[in-house]
Amino acid sequence: MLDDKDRIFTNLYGMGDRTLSGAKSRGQWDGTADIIGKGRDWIIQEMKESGLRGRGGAGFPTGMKWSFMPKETDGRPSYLVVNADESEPGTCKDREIMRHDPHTLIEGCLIASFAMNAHACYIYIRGEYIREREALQRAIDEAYDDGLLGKNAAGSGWDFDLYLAHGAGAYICGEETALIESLEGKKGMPRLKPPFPAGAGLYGCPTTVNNVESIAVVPTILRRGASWFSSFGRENNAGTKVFAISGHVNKPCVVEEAMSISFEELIDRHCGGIRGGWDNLKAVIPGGSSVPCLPGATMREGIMDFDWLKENKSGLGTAAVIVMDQSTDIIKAIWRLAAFYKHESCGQCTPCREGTGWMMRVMERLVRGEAEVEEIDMLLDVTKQVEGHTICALGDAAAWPIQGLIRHFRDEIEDRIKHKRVIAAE
Ligand code: L3W
Ligand code: SF4
Repeated sequence: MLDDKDRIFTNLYGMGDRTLSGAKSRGQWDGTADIIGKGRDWIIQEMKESGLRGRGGAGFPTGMKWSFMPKETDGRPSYLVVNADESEPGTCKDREIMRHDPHTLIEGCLIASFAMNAHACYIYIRGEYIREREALQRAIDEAYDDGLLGKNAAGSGWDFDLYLAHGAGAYICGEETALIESLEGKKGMPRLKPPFPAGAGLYGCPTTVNNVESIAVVPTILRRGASWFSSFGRENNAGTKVFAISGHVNKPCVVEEAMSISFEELIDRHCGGIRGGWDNLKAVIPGGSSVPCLPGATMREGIMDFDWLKENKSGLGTAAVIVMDQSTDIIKAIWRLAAFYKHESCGQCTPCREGTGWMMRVMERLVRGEAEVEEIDMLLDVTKQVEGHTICALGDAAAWPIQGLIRHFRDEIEDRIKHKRVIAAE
């Protein structure tokens, strides 16, 4: 359980002053030049020791990712790119940071860019986030006017420019290499990896792509210390985490909590419990639409972190917790996700382009109970043909929710097919 004094995002609900002076009064931009003065190696070492893992979905260790950036670049510039293309269904945490606490991100961009030898950073923001772009641009303008950005940014001796780029509403542009393509003015289609962006990213230059939350927590970690951050959660699952909880809870919310909080505590403490009580809980998608759902009974014992959810064949993903009560048609819910992934597939690799369509169409018939029981295993087989056989993770993301449905709710699918037969025979 996190005390208010340990919250990094102290204006997550926008109740305080969102301007630069408000941000400063909450401790932001305090001693930024001193942090930078400690040097790149110190910053990267602190980030490694903090245990921060990427907050965008993959959970890759942030300090390690930064250390992949080459020290010598043959004259090529290095770039930081912030992934603000928050489009994962259920996910709305970065939105609150950009709306209400934008200076946490802007200060983080300066410090992280310095650590990676980048004089420029691009924030790529989701097309639909118009108000958020306006809020962020206002905050960037204020920071420039105050000397926190630009030449000798924040008196650090480091020249640094921050640009905001607006996407056009394609989910795939949240994939880091598609995002880079889009920033370069091309169609947002993922590149094959390797090479990873650290070797050849934006305009072929060394680039690190990090999620908004991953960058926004950096200044506080460096001010309060790696050991402070790693004191929350448990080994390999350190820190505080912003959760976005939606669906059938009494009070859906976005909240910063300690990593490894139990699911029950997260829901009872911040969401006023499950609609209709805990016995009414049917299933949970614990980390955004790309991770498999888990039955309510499993989640009642659940720990909200990378390792516990992985051990239980799901994932923390973006920490977007979608709660479904007994009134939910879970087959239809997962069909809706299948339709989403079919729509968002960029189409450049066959298993994803064709597979997402196949999966969606079989799911449609399962919703109506019009498939054969044998088709459940055939559908599972199709998900296995897609998973791991595509250029980017969208193929996996389309396969996993269906695998979760079949793993945990096969009886419900079969019952629907049998029931349909009985009705047809009557
Ligand atoms: C250098 C190596 N860099 C890995 C870097 C890599 C990337 C990061 C993680 O997908 C997941 C996906 C979605 N040398 C490296 C290296 N890196 N090995 O580390 O890489 P990876 O491949 O594990 O994941 P990814 O391709 O970044 C992200 C899942 O997140 N997801 C989706 C979220 C969607 C949003 C959104 O709304 N925009 O966040 C949710 O679960 O399915 O599995 O930077 O370059 N050897
Ligand atoms: Fe495009 Fe899908 Fe292939 Fe990703 S997996 S590159 S979205 S076709």
